[in-house]
Amino acid sequence: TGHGSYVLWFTGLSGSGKSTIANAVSNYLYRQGINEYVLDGDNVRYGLNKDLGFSDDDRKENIRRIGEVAKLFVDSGKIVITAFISPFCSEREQVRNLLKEGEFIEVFVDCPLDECERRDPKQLYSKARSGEIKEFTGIDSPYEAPENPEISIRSDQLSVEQSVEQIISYLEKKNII
Ligand code: GGZ
Repeated sequence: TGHGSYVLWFTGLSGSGKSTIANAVSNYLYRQGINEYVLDGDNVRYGLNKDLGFSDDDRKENIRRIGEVAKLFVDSGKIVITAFISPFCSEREQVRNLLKEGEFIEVFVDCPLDECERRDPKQLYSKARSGEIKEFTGIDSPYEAPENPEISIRSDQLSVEQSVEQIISYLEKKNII
């Protein structure tokens, strides 16, 4: 239907706004008649990846499998939107290398840790601080920010609508919607 297929790969801390912005982009594209699909924790971590937890190795395997699934969607002609922390540069690059040039669009949802922690919508940061949750990203598990993302969104400074506009204008500029 007139668009290419590619992955919009969101990465960022818990509470940065990845899922919210990803779903808002999804809604926008849907209203344009573009048949995209969102992969996120709700449809992947409870199914395909329910055997995985949050150790470094499990996160790497989580991202590897999501990358392979995203590739299948792209091969079938879909636009895919993924919203996972995906904390490691090397695994994100591995997914980029699975795909063809231009098919991997990294969207860094850039929100300072202290703002994510202030929002704490699910009280996970406070549980991580108290030690009730171990290996929590940003507290006692690393997050490696992308060095050259195609799109970088200061989600602490922009509204969801402004964030969506930034992503859509990138896609329009590249002539891929
Ligand atoms: C990070 C955790 C953890 C730990 C549970 N560390 O904000 P949320 O709740 O809704 O999203 C987070 C989600 C992260 O899963 P991902 O598959 O995106 O992570 S990764 O890409 O690193 O594999 C959070 C919840 O799961 N959660 N425990 N220890 N986030």
